[in-house]
Amino acid sequence: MPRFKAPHIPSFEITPKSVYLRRRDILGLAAGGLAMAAAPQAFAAPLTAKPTDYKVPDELTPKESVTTYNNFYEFGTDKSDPAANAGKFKPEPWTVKVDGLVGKPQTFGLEDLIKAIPVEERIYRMRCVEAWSMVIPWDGMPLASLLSLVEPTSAAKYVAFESVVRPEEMPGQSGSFQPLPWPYVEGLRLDEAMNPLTLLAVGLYGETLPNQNGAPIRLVTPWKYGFKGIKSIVRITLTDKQPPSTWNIANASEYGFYANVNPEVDHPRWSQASERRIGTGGFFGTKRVDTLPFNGYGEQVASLYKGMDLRANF
Ligand SMILES: Nc1nc2c(c(=O)[nH]1)N[C@H]1C(S)=C(S)[C@@H](COP(=O)(O)O)O[C@H]1N2
Ligand SMILES: [Mo]
Repeated sequence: MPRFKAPHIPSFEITPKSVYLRRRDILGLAAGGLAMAAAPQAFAAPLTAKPTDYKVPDELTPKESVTTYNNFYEFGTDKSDPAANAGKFKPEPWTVKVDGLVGKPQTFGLEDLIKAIPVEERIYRMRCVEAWSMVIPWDGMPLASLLSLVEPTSAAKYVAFESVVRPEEMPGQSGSFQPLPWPYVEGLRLDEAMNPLTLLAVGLYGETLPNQNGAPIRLVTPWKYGFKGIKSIVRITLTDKQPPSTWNIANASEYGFYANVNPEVDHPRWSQASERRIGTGGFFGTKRVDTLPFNGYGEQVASLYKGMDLRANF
């Protein structure tokens, strides 16, 4: 049973027609086997911005690449490890605890969350700090919608996120070599968290999120490096202090808190001026494209950083 229904934004508004037709094929195939219980829901208006903000003209990364070339160190450090090792992971049932500086702390069952907030499709670029990138059709809900349900207090300035810890299901948490400290943690400033682009994804390509992509719910901040997109979230805490973030803990000189995509600020060990667009030019192709400031989302987010030195706050 899929955890969400069809995207609420009409796909034809935000997706090239060929892709839309292909998506219909995918959904049709799935429906043939599963006998969809629910009738298609009426399309609702997008929650926070025009549908045109939610697509990019770039070619989609094939689903095969999106689901087999991953970073999810809980399942191992090679790109192929998450797809190979995440089969044991059980993303159902699932709860997300939302607490801290909020008026109405709450633990949401994932099913209830999906009922409370319409799931939308968002086609976003994703730029890993390692200088590869993809274009992914996510299905998810604006983080702002979830936060409004718990009513952050005026003291709340940041949002902290925490991934699940399950050594019995996650070989990267149980082996003799522990690549990172667990749990994986991340954070955003509250205004970044409230930005309409910030998404909690529960699916991709119109289907329930695969385990290797962060099932059943993960963060997507398309103007930031991929490591901000924390997977398999179990807790979201509103705070008045800048939260710790895993890659910053692991290596503060190479990975900052903000991690905004910036072609002008190189990683100490490689250039960030361009990126390998995975899945273009054949299977795992490596077409190189220029990296854009804020990954091309400057119009929506640059104002968040007005007056800040983006070299110091990398
Ligand atoms: N919990 C957790 N979240 C994580 C990671 C991880 O290792 N553990 N890797 C991050 C990195 S570096 C990237 S680039 C993206 C990759 O997401 P994808 O595999 O869905 O493309 O997930 C991010 N979220
Ligand atoms: Mo990454």
